[in-house]
Amino acid sequence: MKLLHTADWQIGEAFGQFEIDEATLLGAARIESVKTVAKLAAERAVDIVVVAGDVFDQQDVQDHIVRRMFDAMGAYAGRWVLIPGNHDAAKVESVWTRAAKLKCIPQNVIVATKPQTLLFHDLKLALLCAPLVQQNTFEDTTEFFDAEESPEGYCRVGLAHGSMQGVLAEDIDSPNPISSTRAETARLDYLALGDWHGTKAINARTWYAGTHEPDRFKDNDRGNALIVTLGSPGVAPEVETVKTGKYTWRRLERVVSQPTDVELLEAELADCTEAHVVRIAVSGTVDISTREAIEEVISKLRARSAALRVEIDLTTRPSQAEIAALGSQGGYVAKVVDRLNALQSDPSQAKAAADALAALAQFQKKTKEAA
Ligand SMILES: [Mn+2]
Repeated sequence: MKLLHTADWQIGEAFGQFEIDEATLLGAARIESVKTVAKLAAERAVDIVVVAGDVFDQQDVQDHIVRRMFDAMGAYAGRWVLIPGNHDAAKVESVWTRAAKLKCIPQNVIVATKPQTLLFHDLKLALLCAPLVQQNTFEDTTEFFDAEESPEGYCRVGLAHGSMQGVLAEDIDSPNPISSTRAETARLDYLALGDWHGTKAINARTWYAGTHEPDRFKDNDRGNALIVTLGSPGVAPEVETVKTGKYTWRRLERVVSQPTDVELLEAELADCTEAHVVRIAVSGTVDISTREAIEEVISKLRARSAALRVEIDLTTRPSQAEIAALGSQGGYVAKVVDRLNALQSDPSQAKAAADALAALAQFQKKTKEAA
């Protein structure tokens, strides 16, 4: 039997840290990649798809987005089982009750909003589902798995959303704890988890699929789905990681001080395309022409990447040649330039003087261009 394991679609995520046009692209990509997941499930002819929670990023996702998400699942006509996570917990009123009222949940999609074991007799599969019914709980929602019975000869697969205890780093999305020995104590052939956005094997039978479409600048492996092949009960599964994400998120932090650093930076960014979401942090002390070169590199990068976040922390110190050029017309300006240049050696005035020289240079450049 083959199943596809995915999680953390976070449909409706707002991406407020980006420009509006960029955020729109990133939001749309989360739904496009659901189509990719559905196509993958169809191509690989899996028997069932399980989605381990946080399907929606928030309870008040707009109706048309809810509809669009279920439509995006259309390429796979087989069975889907979804569980709510912390972002889309199965409260009395939730995005799930709204979807039911909208009648947009397809016939082949099961939303397990209560803790339960689903039996698929044709697959000889017992699917133990541990949805979150509130955003945060300090109880292990998978605890009931241990005592849950299943027919002889059936594979036992768990589906849950939360943080595996003592295994993951501190910056996990939610406090919902899951015992690190659950696969063992509940005699599971496979435990399909959601909440951690990177693809991660906890042990041979316990995996986080990670989000299907990257959504943060973290180095962990994001943007995948897992194809899980189960043999007879008790035999360890075979797990294959398949890329489903549209965008690759890249983060670059560099300190620059001279023109060759900018050339290096440009070379490092050369392979960024519209398939990349980029965050670049540049710091250091540079002269005016180097600063202009950096700004040009970033402007070009913005044009050809899908989305860009920039953090610039540069101090501009005009070079001696730049200072000489500033005062080259003589007169009052030359006197000001001399005075500002002298002030640069006074620690209490140096920054203000350098900023003033840089501003003056920019002003002269603009006036020259306008002339
Ligand atoms: Mn979560």
